[in-house]
Amino acid sequence: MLDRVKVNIAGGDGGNGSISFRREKFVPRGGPDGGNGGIGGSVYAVATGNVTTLEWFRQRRHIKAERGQHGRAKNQSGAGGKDVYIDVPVGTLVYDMDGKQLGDLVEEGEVLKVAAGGVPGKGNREFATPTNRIPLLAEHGEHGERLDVILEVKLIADVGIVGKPNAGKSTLLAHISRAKVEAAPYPFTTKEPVLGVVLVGYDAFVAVEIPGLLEGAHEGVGLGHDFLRHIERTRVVLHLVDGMEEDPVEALRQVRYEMEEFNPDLAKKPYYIAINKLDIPEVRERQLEVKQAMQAASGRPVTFISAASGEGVEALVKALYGHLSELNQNQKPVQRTVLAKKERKSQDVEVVRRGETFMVSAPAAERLLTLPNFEDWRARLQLQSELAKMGVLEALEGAGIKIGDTVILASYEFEWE
Ligand SMILES: Nc1nc2c(ncn2[C@@H]2O[C@H](COP(=O)(O)OP(=O)(O)OP(=O)(O)O)[C@@H](O)[C@H]2O)c(=O)[nH]1
Ligand SMILES: [Mg+2]
Repeated sequence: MLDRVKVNIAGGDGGNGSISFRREKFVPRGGPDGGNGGIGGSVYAVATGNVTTLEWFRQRRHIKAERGQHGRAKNQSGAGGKDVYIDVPVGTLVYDMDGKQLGDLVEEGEVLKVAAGGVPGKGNREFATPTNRIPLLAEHGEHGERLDVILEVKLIADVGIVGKPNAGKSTLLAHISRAKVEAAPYPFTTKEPVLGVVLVGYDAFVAVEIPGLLEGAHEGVGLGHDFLRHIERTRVVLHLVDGMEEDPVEALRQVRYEMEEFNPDLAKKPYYIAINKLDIPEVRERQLEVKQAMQAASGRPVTFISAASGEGVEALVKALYGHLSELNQNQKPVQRTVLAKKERKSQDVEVVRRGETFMVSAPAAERLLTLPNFEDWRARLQLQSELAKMGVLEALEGAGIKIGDTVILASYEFEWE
């Protein structure tokens, strides 16, 4: 099962602005009519209850939104690129590669913008001013945001049902909810966590079955202990123990040990113990003995149930529900970030000097584009005036540029004059 994955996400690039002039009779160049580019599509993650894993990403490690179309003559703006919405399980955390959390999708339908589409480039029409009626500049669209992210699922549930394989976890979940589960008389029937909504009167809580745990799970025995991550956000743990276990107390100890090895905080969560398969005569016979031993060992509430017949199950559900209601009254809502948007720094100007050559790095200025014949002195003047507005000239002067030095800006190279 895939519940942690690295994905490369890219917003679509913005479309380029167009450089164009109206065709008018007897006028070599009419007014500027180059349209703007279209905005690039963005990539969003959407929390949905329809999936509980990131299996979908197994074959898709690169996700890219569509680019914006370029602007065209006659003031035609380019169309925006289509956004991409990717479905992730409720409870998905999004991190960047530095481990910074970008978002935490804890509710159905919550949306996180993971990579923004690029800002479109302006067409030359927008560069027209009363003193510059023949604008020879337009802008490239900005690149869409590109980043690697880690998606990690920590399912959101109130009660985590844990136990050794075959304890009857699925049978219980099927009894108390409408979850589609498979229960079978062999271990590891359940291979990924299963969520079920448990109705209690007009209220409800969510339970999750964690695949069976074996001793040594933290060392990779059985299905591995990775699933334990999914208990991190549950509020109560229900230990289900097979009443047919030779030593039920030891069975519980093993599972709790694995939890503690995974994350000591898990062992601090409040927990209930239910001994299952009470319908089997051998289990009923030693009910009292097992109950006393369990209570002595754990100091926690112990109930006996039969997930198969339903005996004792209602009382167990009520006890769990009562516990959750109490927690609800005393607990503040969980803090979470849904949208942590990164700041764009398109205003930054950086000049690096290498002898007589000055390399300018300025996202906004690099986007300026002009006609192929940049030699046109008017175009160069216009470019310089735009660079002045962006603070690039000032930065060059600050860096000590002299007449005759070379300036390199994106694909342009020109002499300082
Ligand atoms: N007699 C009896 N059998 C039960 C009861 N609960 C579960 N079983 C049986 O025990 C076996 C395992 O049940 P599951 O519900 O699949 O157990 P599980 O804990 O989900 O197992 P894994 O998902 O494989 O870890 C099945 O054959 C069930 O029919 C019960 O209360 N009484
Ligand atoms: Mg199961």
